[in-house]
Amino acid sequence: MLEELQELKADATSALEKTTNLRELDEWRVQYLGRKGHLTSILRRLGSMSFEERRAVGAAANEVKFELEEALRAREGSLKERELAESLERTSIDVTLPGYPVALGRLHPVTRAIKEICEIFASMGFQVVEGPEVEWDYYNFEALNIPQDHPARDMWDTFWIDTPEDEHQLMLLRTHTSPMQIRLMEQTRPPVRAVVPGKVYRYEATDATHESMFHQIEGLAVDQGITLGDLKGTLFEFARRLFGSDRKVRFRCDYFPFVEPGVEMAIDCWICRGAGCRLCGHSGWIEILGAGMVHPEVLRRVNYDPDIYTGFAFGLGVERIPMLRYGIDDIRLFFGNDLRFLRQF
Ligand code: FA5
Repeated sequence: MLEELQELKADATSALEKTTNLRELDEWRVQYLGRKGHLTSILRRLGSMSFEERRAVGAAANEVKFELEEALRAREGSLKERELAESLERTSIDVTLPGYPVALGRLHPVTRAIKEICEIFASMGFQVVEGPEVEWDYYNFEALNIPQDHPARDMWDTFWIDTPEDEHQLMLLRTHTSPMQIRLMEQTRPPVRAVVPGKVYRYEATDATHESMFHQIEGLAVDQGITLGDLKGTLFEFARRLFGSDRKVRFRCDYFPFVEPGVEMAIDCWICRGAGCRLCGHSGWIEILGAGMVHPEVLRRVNYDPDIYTGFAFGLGVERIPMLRYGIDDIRLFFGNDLRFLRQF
């Protein structure tokens, strides 16, 4: 029996050395030390032995059991270490490899122009406010002296919105930022000095300088004693700060029903420098804004007394500013979503 135990120990020790992973190690444990394992079957036979034999074999069996358990623990430690090293090797990260580049976004050239223009007006004391893009007919037309069937409505081809049946007003995508003149004056008393950036929409055929969605910045200043001189001075200063003093600026009379008198401001064409080309319709000038003195009727509508208060307003087409800056010859490039174009800014 003692020999059998020594054989078992030798056999188990060599089998243990052959185990290569924790699963095999567990199988080994079951085979040699488990309830139905080799050692247990030897111990079960102790009962049929004499007292002397039982003492000797029992002691030897316990020793073998203890040694095998020790060997099992040691093997388990080294197999775990090996498995950990192998798994680290499989999943290891080479920290010296270059990382994936992070695609950093940037502001759209129109957004940048809006920020820059608003900052110039803010430095002159104008507040920056925003208003709704879906507007009532009243604010977009009616309150700006453009009643239903007035021919001036033809100046702005309009996207109409389906209005709920119980609603008696017409709803539309605003064709300009001028409705905010009314909303601003309704909400506050003079002095008013604000600029309003935002999207506007027109149902029109697009070309190199016309889009159906574009951006405007409205400006409004109302107080006692404001004159056309203030309007021109403010806009000249704005053009000087934005484009530099070598750019030519032209004011001409224009008609807008909500101002009197009305003007348009143009800058010499950025492509042909005034000589005439396709972009400027061979005139040498590109119109960037409409403006004028707020019409007394408009002031009356918001309960401002036109005998006390006067004011000027302007509406600037934003896209034309970066076009002028960077020599872009087609407005449709801005929202064509061509990254080759946008990445240049
Ligand atoms: C207006 O929209 C008036 N609300 C401006 C105004 C405000 C006048 C306050 C008086 C007082 P107009 O339709 O001309 O005016 O447009 C103003 C500017 O928007 C134009 O000078 C031009 O720069 C730009 N613009 C007009 N239509 C388009 C278009 N389809 N695509 C791109 N820019 C445009």
